[in-house]
Amino acid sequence: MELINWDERLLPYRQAVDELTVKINNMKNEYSTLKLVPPMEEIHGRVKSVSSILDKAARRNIAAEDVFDKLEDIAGIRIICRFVEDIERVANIIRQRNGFDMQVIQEEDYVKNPKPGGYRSYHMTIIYNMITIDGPKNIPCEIQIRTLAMNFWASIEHSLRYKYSGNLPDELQDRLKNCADAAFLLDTEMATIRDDIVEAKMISETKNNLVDNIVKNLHNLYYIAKVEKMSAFNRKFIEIYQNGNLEELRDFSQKLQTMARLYKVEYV
Ligand code: 0O2
Repeated sequence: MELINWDERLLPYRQAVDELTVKINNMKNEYSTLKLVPPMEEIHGRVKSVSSILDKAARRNIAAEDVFDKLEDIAGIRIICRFVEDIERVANIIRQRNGFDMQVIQEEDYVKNPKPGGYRSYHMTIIYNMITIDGPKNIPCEIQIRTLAMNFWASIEHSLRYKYSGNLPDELQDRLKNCADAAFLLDTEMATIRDDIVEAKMISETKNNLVDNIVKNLHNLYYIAKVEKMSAFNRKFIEIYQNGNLEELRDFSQKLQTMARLYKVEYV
């Protein structure tokens, strides 16, 4: 049997993980730049360690030299979301890339159909197309999408499974199952608060935009159009900002906008 050069064989998997991590982070940044709430909260990537590859090969009765053909999660990306409904949004974003830089070859929904132990997560197996110095390479990669609560549970369960070499005592399994249910209840409760969070964020963004608009128009009217009475308007703005409501701020912004339009220094 030939010695496996692990460093060399794992190199394209490292490259795939690095590239995918950057691409998914860029998608997250796109949302933020467009002032939208990104569905992904955290993005992690890892290449399975050699011992983890060999453990899995032994569990699945796969010869060590066949792992690169038979294991599809040597490269792995984990995307953590805040809310359960974001999982499907992220899965859709990945599906949109199908046929471009990747092919989605399998999907497993352990969110709707949790494993008997309580594990919840959405798995997508993809073939990632990339270019190396030796030419194009197609690297399989498992993308796991789950909420913060699901991830918390899975990481605890994973380390306990490791501690007990996969043979968790029945009592511990029952308790972990209860914890998985509690974590899912937390996710469900959080989903109801989501609407409040989004609404609060919209109010604060509207207020920020109005203030930006007012400040720019005040500036343009005073410094460019040289309208002297602007200091009175400025006092009025501070008064409304401190004591008024959003509607008053909106009215004031519209008045100022009309005035700036007349003087042809309107801020758009
Ligand atoms: P590690 O250390 O995370 O790499 P798949 O068909 O591969 O999408 P399937 O059939 O469940 O999914 O395969 P597998 O090989 O059992 O699980 C793939 C990965 O999913 C695991 O990798 C875990 O990361 C995660 N996973 C699956 N089931 C469980 C579970 O019950 N508990 C936890 N904590 N994680 C799970 P590895 O190789 O086990 O580990």
